[in-house]
Amino acid sequence: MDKDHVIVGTAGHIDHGKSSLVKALTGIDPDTLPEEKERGMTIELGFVFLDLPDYERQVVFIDVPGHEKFVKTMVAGASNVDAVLFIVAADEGISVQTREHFDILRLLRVEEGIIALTKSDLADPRLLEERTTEVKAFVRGTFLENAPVIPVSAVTGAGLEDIKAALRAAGRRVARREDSGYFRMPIDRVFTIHGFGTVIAGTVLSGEVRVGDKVEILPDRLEARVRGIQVHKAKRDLSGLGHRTALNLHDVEKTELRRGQCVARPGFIVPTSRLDARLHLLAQAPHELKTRDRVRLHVGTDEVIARVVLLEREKLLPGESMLAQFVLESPTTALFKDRFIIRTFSPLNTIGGGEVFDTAPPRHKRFDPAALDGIRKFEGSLEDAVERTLAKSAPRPLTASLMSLALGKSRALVQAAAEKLAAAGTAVKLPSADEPVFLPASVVALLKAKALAKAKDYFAANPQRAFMPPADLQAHLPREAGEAVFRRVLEDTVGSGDLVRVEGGLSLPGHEARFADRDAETAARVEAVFRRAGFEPPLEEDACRDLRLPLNQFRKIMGALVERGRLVRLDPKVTLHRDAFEKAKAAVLEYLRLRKSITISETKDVLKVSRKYACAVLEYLDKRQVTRRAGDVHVMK
Ligand SMILES: Nc1nc2c(ncn2[C@@H]2O[C@H](COP(=O)(O)OP(=O)(O)O)[C@@H](O)[C@H]2O)c(=O)[nH]1
Ligand SMILES: [Mg+2]
Repeated sequence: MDKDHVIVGTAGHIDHGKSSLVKALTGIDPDTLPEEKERGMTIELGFVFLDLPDYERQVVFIDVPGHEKFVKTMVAGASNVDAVLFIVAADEGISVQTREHFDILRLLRVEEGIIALTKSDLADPRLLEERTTEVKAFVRGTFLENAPVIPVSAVTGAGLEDIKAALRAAGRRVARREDSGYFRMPIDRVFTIHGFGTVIAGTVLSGEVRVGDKVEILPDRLEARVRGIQVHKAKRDLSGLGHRTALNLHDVEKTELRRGQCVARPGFIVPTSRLDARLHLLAQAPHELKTRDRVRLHVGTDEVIARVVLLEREKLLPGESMLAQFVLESPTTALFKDRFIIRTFSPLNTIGGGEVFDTAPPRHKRFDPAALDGIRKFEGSLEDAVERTLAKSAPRPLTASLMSLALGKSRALVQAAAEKLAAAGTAVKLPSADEPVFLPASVVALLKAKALAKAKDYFAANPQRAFMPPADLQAHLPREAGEAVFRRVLEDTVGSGDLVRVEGGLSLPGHEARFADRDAETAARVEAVFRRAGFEPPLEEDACRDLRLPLNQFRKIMGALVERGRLVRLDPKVTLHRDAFEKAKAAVLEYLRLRKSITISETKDVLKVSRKYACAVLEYLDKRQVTRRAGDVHVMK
């Protein structure tokens, strides 16, 4: 693998010498377009590698335009830099886009950088000192507070070595990005290389990409295949986290590609049309923000138009921050914790930015405390975010893998957070086919209450039924909850004694099935026949004939009596009354207790019945695993 890259973005007012400094440091002019050469001005992002011998990292510059018309391009360039080369011309000092670019860097949470006081050849030592003081005051209390301020001249070369030394030091301080493990790269350039085809380029934000991989281009959901990879102008089989990477793609046309799209592992990212976020309005924003105001939202390398819905108060005043929902006019790609910028239309001004929380939120009722509490969870620890993700998905339980996709965090981290919630009793962990699933404990409790209520309704409506089939109960719970959750709900309700397992299904404790009035008397007559018969009951058809009952009705009643355990059908020809069966069973068990085994003829003697009934009793006890057969005898199981 290549050395780790340190992506350094330039920033600062137009004509302050950004491109000239990059050229003086690297020997390469970042302005390559004919139009840029002609106008002497950066229009597109320029990417230039700085080769520092004996340096363990590879510095890559992203040179951005300074012109106010191209701030959009600057934001795309700055969206994922590791550090900034912040430029202030010594002769002019802090200017309009110096401020705007600085605001953008802060809103994007860039954390490292150095300050170059350019065109030092045009300033005398006194002015250089004044500018240094001015710049230091400007960055006080920000991420650049302790950054060195280095006078440099692209013309004389003075200070270039100091800049390089400062870049090395800053590069060492850049922390390696956290990796979700899933490939994701916002596209910042699309171009064609003669003989190589269509190429997209960007900085890999997570995961790895290999030649031959299938990738997805979002939000358009185009499928493509990686034909070739270049890192630092050399062919590679693989690129990954933090690297400037160019991909040559199969199966897509250049006309389908643009800056702002994101290339990712297929299925990793779902395009976003609405997102919840914390929005900060800059203190120097020209006016307050109201709900339904239209803004330009910059996220990743993309820009989309969005309406703001303010969720906490009516208005967002300059300098304040608030939870908000953005409703996008066209979809984009964003993930939990991504930073964004908002700009107004005319005049084009950067007015704020913030952090993305939920990329698939519901439409919220404004000022709703429950909704706000839910969103705030995304601001807390990863555990909080996992808890919220589970709550949003409920009653559908989630695996750690699914949550890791939704949150753009590594599976291991998400799994650990979910386990903690389970250990604390906030979530319930359930075994499932491939991977355990998680569900909020409160939702499991709710489903239990619902199951119990449904069972009560069922027996109130069907008092004649002895049991409720589990499938009927499951049909009353939300389908998304799925098998694992239902099993747990059942276990818990049975465990707590709220439901009981009976022959055939589930019942309520103390529930006795009742016959409908018209059947009650007949049922009592049928039952009486079998009770009187003791251990030697009649064949069912004989009982039916003796009672002079229509076959249909007799069968129905027999079924009901068996279902509720009044009669025990040992086999198709032998049906005992429950009392007789219990007596027979007790007698066999007592015999076994004394003699350890029992034969059919011993059973005949014990019960004083013929062989047919003795056989039926023993076989039934075997089947119910009370006893088992061992050769000619039956023994305790
Ligand atoms: N005297 C002097 N002029 C410079 C220096 N660096 C850049 N310039 C000039 O300033 C102008 C703008 O420079 P450029 O690098 O295009 O600025 P950018 O818009 O910030 O990229 C050009 O005419 C450069 O020749 C410097 O160190 N000394
Ligand atoms: Mg330039």
